[in-house]
Amino acid sequence: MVSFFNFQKGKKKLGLLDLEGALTARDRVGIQDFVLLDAHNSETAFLDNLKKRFSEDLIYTYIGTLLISVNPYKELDMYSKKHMDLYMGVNFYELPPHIYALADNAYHTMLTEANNHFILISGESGAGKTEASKKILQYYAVSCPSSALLDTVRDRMLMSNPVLEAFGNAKTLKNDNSSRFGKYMDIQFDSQVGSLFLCHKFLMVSIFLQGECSSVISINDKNDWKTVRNALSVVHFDDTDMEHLFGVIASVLHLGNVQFDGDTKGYAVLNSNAELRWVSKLTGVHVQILHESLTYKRIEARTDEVLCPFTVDHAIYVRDALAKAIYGRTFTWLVNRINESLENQDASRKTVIGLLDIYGFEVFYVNSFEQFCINYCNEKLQQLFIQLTLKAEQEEYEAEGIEWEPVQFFNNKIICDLVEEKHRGIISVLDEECVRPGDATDLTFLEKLEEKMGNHPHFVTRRVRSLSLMSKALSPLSSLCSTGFIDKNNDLLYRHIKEVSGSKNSIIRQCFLSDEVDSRRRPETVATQFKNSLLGLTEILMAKEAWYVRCLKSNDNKQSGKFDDVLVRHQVKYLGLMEHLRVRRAGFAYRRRYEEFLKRYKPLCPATWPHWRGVPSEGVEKLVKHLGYQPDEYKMGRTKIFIRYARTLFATEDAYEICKHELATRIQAKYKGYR
Ligand code: AD9
Ligand code: MG
Repeated sequence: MVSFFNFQKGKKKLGLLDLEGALTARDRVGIQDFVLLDAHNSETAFLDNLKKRFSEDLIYTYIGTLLISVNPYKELDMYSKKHMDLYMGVNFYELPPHIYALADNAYHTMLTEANNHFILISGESGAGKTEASKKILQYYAVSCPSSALLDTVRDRMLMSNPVLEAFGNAKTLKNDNSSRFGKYMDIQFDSQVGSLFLCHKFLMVSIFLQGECSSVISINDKNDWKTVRNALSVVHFDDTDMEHLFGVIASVLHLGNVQFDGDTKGYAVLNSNAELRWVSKLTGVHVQILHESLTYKRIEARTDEVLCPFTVDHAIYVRDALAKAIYGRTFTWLVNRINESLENQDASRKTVIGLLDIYGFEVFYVNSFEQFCINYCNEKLQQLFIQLTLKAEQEEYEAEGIEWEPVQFFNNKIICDLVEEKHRGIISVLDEECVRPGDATDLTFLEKLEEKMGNHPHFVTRRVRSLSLMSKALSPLSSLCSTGFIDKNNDLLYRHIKEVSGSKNSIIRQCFLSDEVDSRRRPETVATQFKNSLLGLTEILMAKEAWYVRCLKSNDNKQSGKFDDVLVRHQVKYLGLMEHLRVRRAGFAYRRRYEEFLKRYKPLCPATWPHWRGVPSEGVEKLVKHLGYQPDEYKMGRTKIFIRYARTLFATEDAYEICKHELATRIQAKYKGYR
């Protein structure tokens, strides 16, 4: 399958795999690109290959340019500066698969094509997405050219991670350091000198998690505390900022300790004043205001105001809503502050690589509103993947008149529509229930769903009154419990709670603006805000070229060296990796418009150098024949050349580099001769 080019000048075998060596090693370490796997489309062979490589600590494997990563749950010696240097400027197939190779190729393609790219990292909770995104970021930070200004930006960019993780991650059953927010980051590069310029973040709605766990074995609080304090100072927080920030966090913790008893009529009374006094001291809100806000609702009558007492349950709900609002808004404030410290006024001549690390798909024993949002987000990104790769690939072949076998794949648009469609989707039904005057409950919401979408093939409700969404794409069954949906979606702060806007803590004052108190407009529900930010993100991504990292979880026990066949097989299935492989194998690794191809590679053929004046496709045909391309290696489409194997292109690239160098040397010699 490997072709050896007979270039006019260079007789060297350029950038090709050492076939013999590769074949010997192959039995032991498996194949590094699934496209080259012998047993064509067998899922078992796919898994065997992954397992073989995993047992040799080779956690990365390609499907063409898509990178699969299997979480090793142990530190591997493959991320040093030495490794970064090794992968710099090297073509995909010259070295073993690596996250650095993908980062480097995205970077060089961005520079060559002068357009924007993004790297989508997906996989279920605990599969290694956040670790992968940090490695990519470190690679860019270390490998790009340096200057005093850039070093400052670079430090801030790297330091934003521990800060965001400290406030936005939490321990869950799936992951000790689980991201509870989606992070999209634009890393800007100066397109002319290729240097890293700055990064700008855009963050999606965060999920706020409640739990009992106060210590985690894998986390060293003392060290992390020092890291976060140091990181905060790098992103421009002074001592007062930090004092206010930690004050807010402490106030949320104290608020969680506020307890209520019921009086003789069942109305809430404070169990003790001590905790509330702490909250008051830390937030700078008078204790009386807090007390009233947590136990009474103020109702405006025509000329008067009436205080209406809360029941104990109601008071607990209000307390939690306040704690959630303070924490959530402080997180948003923090993100804005970090963005400000990375702000770049001059966006000219800049191209970007977007980096997306989201909360992974998760299924617990009981799944609620949070899992609904998280899993919807994952479905949406899966749809983007399908749209951008599978569908686009097939459509392009059709448009270009290239013959090939169409591949069947499950299009999960039906699932996304089920969730987000206007007037008909689950979010619309939920919102309607939330604004309906009267006594909307989780049960009435469920009944509305049954009424509106009872016959939908991907939706069922159960007797136990839970809500089930069946998605064949991401998971065969994701079962959600509708309890809490109405409250969590509303998440409305009682108007008088916003009296905290008078706080002496500058962060709280900025998070609860007083004019918001006066506004009578009903805020968007949580699910709608989430949906809108997701749609915004999808638009941003659709305008860029995509690179994919698919992370797989090796086992459910966070155990190093353990490869759970059933678990991995399940992920391979729902991530659509076999479908992707089938498309890749059936298709072509690379395609480029005739004009662009000719512009770049014309020095490689006497017939096209220095100018080709004829029809571009004929010039390309002459060029590739001269390079010795075999008939099975390429196809000529209507406007583009399609190259089947990436290595064919890499060999062409190598020849181009040598040719460029020789040309430069000849021009220099000629110039010297004139002098
Ligand atoms: V979630 O959706 O945010 O809940 P992630 O982000 O997919 O999840 P994360 O990157 O946090 O998972 O990885 C979980 C843990 O796996 C890490 O804390 C590491 O202990 C471990 N891990 C992941 N990737 C690697 C790796 N390349 N090398 C070593 C790793 N350990
Ligand atoms: Mg994560």
